[in-house]
Amino acid sequence: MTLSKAVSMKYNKTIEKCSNEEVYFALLDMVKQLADEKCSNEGKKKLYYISAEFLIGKLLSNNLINLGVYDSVKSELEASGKSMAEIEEIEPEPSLGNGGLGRLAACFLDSIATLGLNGDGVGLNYHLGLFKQVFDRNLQKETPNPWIEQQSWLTKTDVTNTVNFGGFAVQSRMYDIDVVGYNNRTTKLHLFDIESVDEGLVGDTIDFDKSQIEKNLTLFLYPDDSDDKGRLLRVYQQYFMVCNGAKLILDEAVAKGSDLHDLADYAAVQINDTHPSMVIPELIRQLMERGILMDEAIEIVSKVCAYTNHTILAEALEKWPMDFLNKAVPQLMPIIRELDSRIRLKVSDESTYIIKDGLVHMAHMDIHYGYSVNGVAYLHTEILKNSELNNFYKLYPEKFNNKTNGITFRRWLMACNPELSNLVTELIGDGWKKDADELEKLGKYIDDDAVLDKVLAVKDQKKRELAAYLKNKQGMDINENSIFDIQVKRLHEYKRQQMNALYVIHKYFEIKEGKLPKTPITVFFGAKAAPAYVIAKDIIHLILCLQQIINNDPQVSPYLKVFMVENYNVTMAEKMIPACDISEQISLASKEASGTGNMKFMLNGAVTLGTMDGANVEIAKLVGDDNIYTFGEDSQTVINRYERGDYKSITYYENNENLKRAVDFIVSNEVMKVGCRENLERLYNELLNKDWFMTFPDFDAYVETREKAYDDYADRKAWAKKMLVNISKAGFFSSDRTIRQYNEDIWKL
Ligand code: 26Q
Repeated sequence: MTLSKAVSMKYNKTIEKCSNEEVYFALLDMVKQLADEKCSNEGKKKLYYISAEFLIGKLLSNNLINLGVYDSVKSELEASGKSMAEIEEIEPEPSLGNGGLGRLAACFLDSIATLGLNGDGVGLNYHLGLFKQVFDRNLQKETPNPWIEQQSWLTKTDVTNTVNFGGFAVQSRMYDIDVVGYNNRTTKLHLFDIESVDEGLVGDTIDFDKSQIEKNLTLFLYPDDSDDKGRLLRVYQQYFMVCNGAKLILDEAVAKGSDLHDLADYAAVQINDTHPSMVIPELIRQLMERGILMDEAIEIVSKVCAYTNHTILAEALEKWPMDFLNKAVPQLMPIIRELDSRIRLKVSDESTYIIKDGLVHMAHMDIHYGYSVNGVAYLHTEILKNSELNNFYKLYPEKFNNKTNGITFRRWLMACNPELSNLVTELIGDGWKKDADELEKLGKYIDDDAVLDKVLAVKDQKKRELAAYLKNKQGMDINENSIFDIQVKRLHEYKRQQMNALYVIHKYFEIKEGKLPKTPITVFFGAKAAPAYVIAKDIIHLILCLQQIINNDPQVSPYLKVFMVENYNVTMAEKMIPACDISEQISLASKEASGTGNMKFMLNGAVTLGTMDGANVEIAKLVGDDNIYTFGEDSQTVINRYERGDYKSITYYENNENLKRAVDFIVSNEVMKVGCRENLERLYNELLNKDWFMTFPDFDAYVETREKAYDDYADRKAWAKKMLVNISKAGFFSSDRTIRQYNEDIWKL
């Protein structure tokens, strides 16, 4: 199948005569057909990766690459005077995830298909996804983000169900998206929707009538840290997902010959954080509906379900009020009560009970009734075992295991950085595309000046491309010859974008005083804040004010500029990551479970500036001290300080001139002129009186380490070596490795 054939079949004309839209729709059909021709794994046992989020990103180029037709399609386009980049722009990005956890699920599907494993994704078909971020007077505003068009990657299936809630029912339908593996099989992402969804409930904002569940259930992905009203809707969404998912699992097992007593031979269910945890009582309920007694149903489900924890922030561990569950899903409460009472009979440690103070602790249910509990990086799993979930670890040491996260190299190198990908292949052949550990072979070029020059040349090209893209899209004037220092991730205080902003202020003062950097610096931010997360939005406000002040200051802007990109998403990530020199991974040690952006930057030849947190610890071990910049207090020091409860940020402020000057700037006349007093004062007070994520104790070390990195950058050859070491050691972070480990230790497909 060629593109010209696909185009002529669909429109009866040539590629030249088609609009870009028409070409895009023809490519959609072509990819779907090619994907259909690939067989999927029909093995006996199947994995169901169930997740409230799949942040899949645009699919066209990725699918063309994985199908092996990208180059031929690109040539056909060019021969007809069209460009792949323009066609890519047509595709809307579905925003079916918040951040790391959702993107991880998408990388995992790619690896499952690429490894030819029998596994599908199960989730929800949010019509408007997560909100789209726009900046207005230096503030974040949220607008709806529709992505489903007449023709899209979704395929309507004939799988429908009735899902019962307390007092009413909805009709569901399953839609599928093909997941195309690299040179291998395909699998499916099953997204459930309600038949009665009504996009008309939504206007120009993300506010809508939250009571009409029959119409609004699948409209939005509910952002974390949100208002209370939406939380009940989130319960409805979660149950809708697991009810449909459980039925699919049982139906498919039965169709393959299971009598359900042997369900564990047919199905493994990976629960992606606690959002799908109701699948445990729901599977039990459906098994009982099909004639299996409760004792056995519980036993069966306990051999099928495995739980992944993605966070140690207490506030993110879901606890649903019993009132919510009684109202939304009364059929589950007797089962949850039974699950709880069995634990009460068996276990004396009350802290592990499922129901406490009228709240259902979803993670507790997962750990007691799942057969595996995994963290997502070495340090994270150690913290789970030794502190956060220590009471559970003492009960079930055998259930706990680590699966350090990974990323798909197809999207995060081959697709987003073909120049580097080709250079790597030119040097070591293309075995790395299937066996990422082969990247180690790059090590032999560490003293090869010609290779180092090429690595630098690719980086320069990607920087030029990003600068041109952002100029065009957001009107930014970026110095291509500056250091590209990038922090892109969800806005959260524990990720400490505010500390990065304080550094920027510090540098601004230094430049004003005449202390000029050797190389000009461009600091990039990209981050969405949850709409109800007030301080996070204040931090965005500060950064946007700094952008306005600094970039318009003729004395400073030749040496320092700040840009916060609007609506940071997967598509933007694909453009920013290849262009990055310094990757900011500066979370408070012990708080970032893993991070996966850190891996993407490393793979693309950026050098990490980070704390010893999450997977940074593993990156540091792999690349060695010379090839990473680490700073700050370690996780144990932080954990101890929280335990003592004696942190007073004001003491650091009073004893540190530079820090005081930077913090005071937040409420200076200069910033007030371009910003809002309320937001800036709130942020200032928060830092002085609380600073819960301890930016002040790490400030000096951060400044010093960042200066060292900027200093080292000037020695281009030495820097290129660091880049090459990072690329060559990134193989460990292929999600193919992660998925192999999940399969060997947990799923056993
Ligand atoms: C909870 C309750 C109510 C509403 C929403 C939520 C909610 C939603 C999303 C809680 C958490 C999330 C997302 C968490 C997440 O993305 N965690 C990240 O997971 C990555 C993949 O494992 C890790 O690399 C990151 O370190 C971790 O922060």
